[in-house]
Amino acid sequence: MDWLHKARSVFVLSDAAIDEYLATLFVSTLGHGPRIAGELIVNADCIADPAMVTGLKIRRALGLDIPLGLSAARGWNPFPWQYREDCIRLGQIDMLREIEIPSQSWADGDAMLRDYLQACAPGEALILCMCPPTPLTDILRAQPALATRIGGMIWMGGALNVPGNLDPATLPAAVCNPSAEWNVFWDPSSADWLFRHTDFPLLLAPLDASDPVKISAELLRTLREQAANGSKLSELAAEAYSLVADEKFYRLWDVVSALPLLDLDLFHHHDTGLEVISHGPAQGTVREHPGGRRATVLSGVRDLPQLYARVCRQFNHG
Ligand SMILES: [Ca+2]
Repeated sequence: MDWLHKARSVFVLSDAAIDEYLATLFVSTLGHGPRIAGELIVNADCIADPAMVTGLKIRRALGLDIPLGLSAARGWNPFPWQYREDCIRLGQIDMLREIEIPSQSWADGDAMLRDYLQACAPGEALILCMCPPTPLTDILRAQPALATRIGGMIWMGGALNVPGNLDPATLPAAVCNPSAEWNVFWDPSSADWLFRHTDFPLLLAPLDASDPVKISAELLRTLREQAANGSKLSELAAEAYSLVADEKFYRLWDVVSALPLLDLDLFHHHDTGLEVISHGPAQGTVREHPGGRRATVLSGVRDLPQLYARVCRQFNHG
């Protein structure tokens, strides 16, 4: 797993759920970690325009200079609208409400990702994907040689030995299978292509790793204390997580996927083969398969209090 710690830069793929904005900010606090070369937003678990506005507001509020673009990637199974509006609510928290972002044409996120891969030497690029991988697979399908630039990829996706996260309250029963995870289900054929046609190191952060990492009362209390002591990042994190703290299914899925950049040993992990079910009633499922795509999988949290402590320490910035 040398590649996790050798990378000098990382490109972030996000679909602008609340925890994803925070995961990007978490990566920005890793002093000796990779510099964020850019971030693109996919119009998946969000609504594209307000998602971009909220991303730019956060950059303005915290004085961050991280390039942000919008991907044109299209999916197959759309996210429920009630999830997608979280990016609007986030843009209206106290810290962000007054910030004006002028109407504009958004930077081309797909071109940013392609340019990043082209500018990297072989094995130099690091991808942190907290959403469906479609923007990346669209580029690699068109220019397969660019895969050689990728030294490793972390992907928040799948549910191996725990239930998936399609909620029957938000989907027709006929499509709502119990083992799919949304970042796979949105575009199962993209995930399948990634597994069949690439062989760079892959670290999968499935629901198995994030299920225990809830928005706990203790997490919110610590963030609020840090905010009261002057940390703007903690203030933003506390306000943002408070918006979804009552949603029983909400987890720090994306901060969990970013945490290995700080310390992989916060997790139990093992190497295995993986496959994607891309068609039929179980589509969107990732499962272990001995002959499948090689990956390292985060299978659980070793020490939950320690994990929360490390997250809070990183958020105790600026
Ligand atoms: Ca996501």
